[in-house]
Amino acid sequence: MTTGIRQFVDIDTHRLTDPDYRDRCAKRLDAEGALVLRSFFTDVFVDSVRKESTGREPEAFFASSTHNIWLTPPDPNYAEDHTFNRQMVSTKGLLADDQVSSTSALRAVYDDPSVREFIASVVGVAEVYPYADDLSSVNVHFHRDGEELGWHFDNSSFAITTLITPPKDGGVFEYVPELRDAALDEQNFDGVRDAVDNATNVHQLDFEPGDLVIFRGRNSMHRVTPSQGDRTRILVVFAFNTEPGIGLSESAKQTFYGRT
Ligand SMILES: O=C(O)CCC(=O)C(=O)O
Ligand SMILES: [Fe+2]
Repeated sequence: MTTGIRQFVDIDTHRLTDPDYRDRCAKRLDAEGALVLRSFFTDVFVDSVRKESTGREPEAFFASSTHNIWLTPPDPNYAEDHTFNRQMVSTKGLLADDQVSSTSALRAVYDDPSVREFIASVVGVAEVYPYADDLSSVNVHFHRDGEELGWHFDNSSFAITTLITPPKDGGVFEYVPELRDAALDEQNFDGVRDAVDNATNVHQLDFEPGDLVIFRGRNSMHRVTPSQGDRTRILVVFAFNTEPGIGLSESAKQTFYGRT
């Protein structure tokens, strides 16, 4: 284990290398589709990331476009008002990986072998790898007053996030567990529509600064409600692949980061 990780992760409570602990975390993630590990990160980590990130909103990329829930271009085979083509609004901004300092605590955590092995075992894969592009691996998200992330399914099978600064109000993570089956191409349009229009089976996930969130977002539709108040919501996303050498396509980079 890298000696420095103790500074940033509470490894006495969250025993990264303990097979029993890994197993219990994996079972909870499987049962609930989401796992929140309370106070995974130390105050030193949270304070340091907050300090380096706060106020950097002007450098962030704020996509001005809308998107469908599948994060794909519209499909002309469906009507414009079909659930597949409905447009959601996302106004949050982000710093890409190449905007995160090489000396950031975020890098120390992202690169740490014991953290990677822990995540791999909890999500049930042999190994996790960084993205093979300059933008995707570590991102810092900003939601200013009124900004939100619209309903969507993730492209990746799992996501790792940690909240750095909560907004004063709003900014709630909402999700609908196991709404579709991507592997079987069962998109459940009726269920998706019902969740968006009538809030059917919408759950809320509560997490606080320093908690580690592992979330299976490929089949569980989710969103973040608009932030309210004059404190920007800051959240870190640690993105991994389950195979080496994979990067985003040029068009995906353009969509998510506004550049290639
Ligand atoms: O901001 C969050 O809590 C979730 C972010 C998310 O769902 C995403 O980046 O795909
Ligand atoms: Fe997501």
